[in-house]
Amino acid sequence: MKKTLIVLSLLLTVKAYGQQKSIVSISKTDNQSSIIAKAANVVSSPRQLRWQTLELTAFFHFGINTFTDREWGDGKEDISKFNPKLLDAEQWVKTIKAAGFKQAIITAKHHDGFCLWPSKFTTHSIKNTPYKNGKGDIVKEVADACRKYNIGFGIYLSPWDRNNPSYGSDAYNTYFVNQLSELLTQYGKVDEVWFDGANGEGPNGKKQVYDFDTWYTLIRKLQPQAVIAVQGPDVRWVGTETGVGRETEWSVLPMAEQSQEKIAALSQKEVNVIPTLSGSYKDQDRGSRSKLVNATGLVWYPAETDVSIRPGWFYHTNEDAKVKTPKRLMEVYFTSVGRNGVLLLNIPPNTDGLIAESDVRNLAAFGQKMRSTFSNNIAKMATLSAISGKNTKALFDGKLNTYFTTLGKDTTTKIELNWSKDVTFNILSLQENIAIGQRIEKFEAEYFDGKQWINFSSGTTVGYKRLLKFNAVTTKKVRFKILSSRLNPTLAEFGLYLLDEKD
Ligand code: FUL
Repeated sequence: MKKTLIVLSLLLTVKAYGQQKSIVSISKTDNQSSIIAKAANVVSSPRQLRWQTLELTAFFHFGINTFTDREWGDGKEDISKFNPKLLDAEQWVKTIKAAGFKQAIITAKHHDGFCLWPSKFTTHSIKNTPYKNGKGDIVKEVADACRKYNIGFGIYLSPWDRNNPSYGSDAYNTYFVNQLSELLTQYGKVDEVWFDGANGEGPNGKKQVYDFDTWYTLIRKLQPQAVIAVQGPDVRWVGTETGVGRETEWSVLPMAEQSQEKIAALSQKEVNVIPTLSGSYKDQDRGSRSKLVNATGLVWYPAETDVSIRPGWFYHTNEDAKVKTPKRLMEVYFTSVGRNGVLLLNIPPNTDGLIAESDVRNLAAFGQKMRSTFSNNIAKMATLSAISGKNTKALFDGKLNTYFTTLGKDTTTKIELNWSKDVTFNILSLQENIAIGQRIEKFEAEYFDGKQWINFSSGTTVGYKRLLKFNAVTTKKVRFKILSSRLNPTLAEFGLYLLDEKD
C-alpha cells in the first residue's frame, strides 16, 4: 500500500513538473490568482538555465573600428589598416577566466560589415587585410582559445550592415543567413548568438526588414544549445548599457514582451551611446502582478545586463585611464548578477590584438576580490532557530537544486540566525531554485541590537541571485522574513558576507 502511494505521489510530482514549461498560455477563464499560480510555474529552458548560472560573460569588441578609433564604422573604411600584429586570443581568454568569466562573445561582424572571419560571401573581410597575409581567422582563434580553456563561446553578428550593397532588400536576408551558417558550422559548439538591435540605414539609404524566423530556425537546427540573445527569444536586453539592472527583475513576463516587434522596438537604438549610471529603462518593472493580469501568455525571458569596462565598446587609447576599477566592477556585479541578470562585460582588445595591461590588472584584482569576499559565508556558522519551513541544510550547501521551503503551501516564512560571538557583514546574498520557477515577491532582513530588531535590508524579487549591500552590521542575531511569494517560496542559498570596500 505504502509503495503504491509512493509511486502515485512520484507520478503526481512528475506530472506537476511536466506541466512546468517556459511558455504557458492564459485563457479567458483565468483570474488574477490562477494567472499568478501559472506564472510561478513557468521555468527556464535548459539552455536558459545553463546561461543564467554562468553569471559572468564577456564581450570582445574588436574590428576595423579598433584601427580607425571609432565606435560605429560606416562600412567605407580602408581595411588594409587592419593588422593586429601581436594578436593572442589565448591572452584574451586567460584574462577573463582569471576574473571568473565563463563565456565570451566575439564581434564577428559589427555594423560596418567587416568580417573577422574569411567569409565566402563578401570581400569586406579579414582575408583582404595584411593580417597573416590574408590567411587569418580571428573567429577561429577565439573559438579555439575558448575551447582550450573551457570557456563558452558566442558570436555577435550585427544584422545592421553599412557595407553590404544588398542591405535593404531580400537579397540581404540571404546574405545574412549565409554568413550565419558559416559561423554556426565552422567553429564547433556555439553557446550564444547575439543579435544587436541597432537597425539604421544601409549603404543605399534603405532599412532592412529582418527575417528573424529563418535565423532562429537555423540556430535551433545547427546549434540547439545556443541561447539567442537580445534580438532573440531566449535572453532579453535589460534596457540600458550601464551595467545596472532593475531592483525588481522578474524572469517571467507577459508573452507579448517576446514578440519580434517588441524586441526590435526595445533593442538598442541610440547612436554612440556612452554608458552612464543614470541610463533609463523603458519600464521599471516588467513582470509584477499588475503587468501579468492582461497577458495572453507567459514566458521565461531573463535579462542580460551589458556594459563596457571602458567608456566605449571599442578600444581607444585615450580611454586607457578610464578603465573600471576592481571596486567599480564589483558594483557592476552587484547591479547585474545581483539583480537577477547575467553580466555581459565588454573588454575590447587594442590595436596590437591584446587586452591592455590596465584592463588585465583590474580584471585580475576583481577576480581576487570576488573570491575573497564570497569564500566566507558568515551565515553558515550560525545556529538556526524560530524557523517556519523545512530543509535548512540546503541553504548553505552551494547547490541550486536543493532548497529551503515552507511547510504546506505557506507563502511567507521566517528564519532566525544566532551566533555565539558578534559577527560583522555588509552583504546579503539570496538565491531561489529557479529550475522550478521564480516566486519570491517581498523579503526583509533585520538584526538584533540587544534591545530591538532593526531592518538592514529589504527587497522584492530574488530570482537566480539577489545581492544587497548595506552599511556593515555587527550582531549576534539576524532574522530573515519572506513576506510575499507567488507559491511556497524556495530559497536555494542564503549568505551573509563582508566585502572589503577598498579599491
Ligand atoms: C549597440 C551597438 O550599437 C554598440 O556599438 C555595441 O555593439 C553594443 C553592445 O550594442 O547596439
